[in-house]
This record gives sequence, structure tokens and C-alpha cells, in this order.
Amino acid sequence: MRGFALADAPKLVDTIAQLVREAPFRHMTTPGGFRMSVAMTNCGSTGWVTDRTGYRYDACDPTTGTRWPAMPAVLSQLAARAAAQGGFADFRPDACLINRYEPGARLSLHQDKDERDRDAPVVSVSLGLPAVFVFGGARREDRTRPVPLAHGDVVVWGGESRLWYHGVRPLKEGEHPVLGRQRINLTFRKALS
Ligand code: MD6
Ligand code: FE
Repeated sequence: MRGFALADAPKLVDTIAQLVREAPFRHMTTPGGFRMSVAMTNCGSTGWVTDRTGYRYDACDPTTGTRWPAMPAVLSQLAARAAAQGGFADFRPDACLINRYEPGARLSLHQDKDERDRDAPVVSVSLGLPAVFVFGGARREDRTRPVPLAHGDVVVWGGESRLWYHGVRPLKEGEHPVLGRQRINLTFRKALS
């Protein structure tokens, strides 16, 4: 949904700046021991984390041991409106993963399968520098298609393709008028059943 979040973007950018003061971006470690080039944080009643022990959802920020900041209404309402327009009524996300890409940062091909509720969609909101998202299929070897994502674009992703492989190509150098040298992506999920 091209530009679906454009009207809300200034408010989103402000809200994210506040959230990040409470729960700063950090580069997490994969179970294999690699430092992720994407920096992450969360808001909501649970948040996605990775460390040497694996991937999981956790109510607490591991760096502070306190709960993730609550999900602001401007975020949950945008996600619910987008999901409804994409054919998923009554989407009530409990987790919002906030990803920050600086030039060079990338996300390798993966599936989102740490959520218990697979019937709920994932709603993704892109802000800042444009990126090339790659969308594959049910198997890692499946051919991928590049999908350019720009400031304000929203993707609602569910049903048959909920578990399909996807990733983000290394972010190209650039300067966004609002966010500068970064891309921020929000993914809203229903992690707990
Ligand atoms: C990103 N997004 O766009 C990374 N996963 O930065 C994801 O990994 C993703 O956008 C599941 C569903 C939608 C997504
Ligand atoms: Fe993903």
C-alpha cells in the first residue's frame, strides 16, 4: 500500500524518537554468534529478541530487564487500519519490532515464524531511505522478487505467504529529508496467541 503511512509519518517519527529514548536501538547477536547489521528495539507487551540462546519473544528488554515501552495508539491504530484495508479485520498487534538500517545494513533471507498466531498478518511500515525488499517463496531456494519500499509504504502480509522467505538488500547510501542517513521499518505482529 504505497504511501499509506505518509499522513502519519511526522507523528510516527516523533513517537519513535520518544520510544528510542526509553529502549535504545541495539545490535543483537544471532544464535550463530553474528552481530546483526540492523539495529533493533521494540514496543508493545512483548518484543522480538535474539542472542546466543536463540530467537524469542520477551516481555522485557534484555539490556535493562524492564518491560518494553507500551505500543502508542498512533502505531497500533495505523497497523489495524492497514490490516483492515488488506483484508484482515480486528488486527490487534501485541508486538512492534523497530528496525534501523544505516547504509550497508541488510537483513538476510529469513522466515518470520517466532509468532504463535500464524493467522494474524504482519504489517510492515517503511520510513526514511528507500530499500529493496526481496520476497521469495515457501522454500529458501525459491526465486526472489525485488520490491522497492519507500518512506510511507505499508505492506500487509498474511495468509498463504505469511511464512514465505524474505530479506532486505544492503541499504544504499543516501540522505532522507526527514530521517537522514537511515531507514526505519516497523513490523507489527500478534506474537502471543
Ligand atoms: C524490513 N521486514 O522491511 C524487514 N518480516 O526491514 C521484515 O523482515 C518483515 O516487512 C515479515 C513481514 C513483513 C516484513
Ligand atoms: Fe521478516
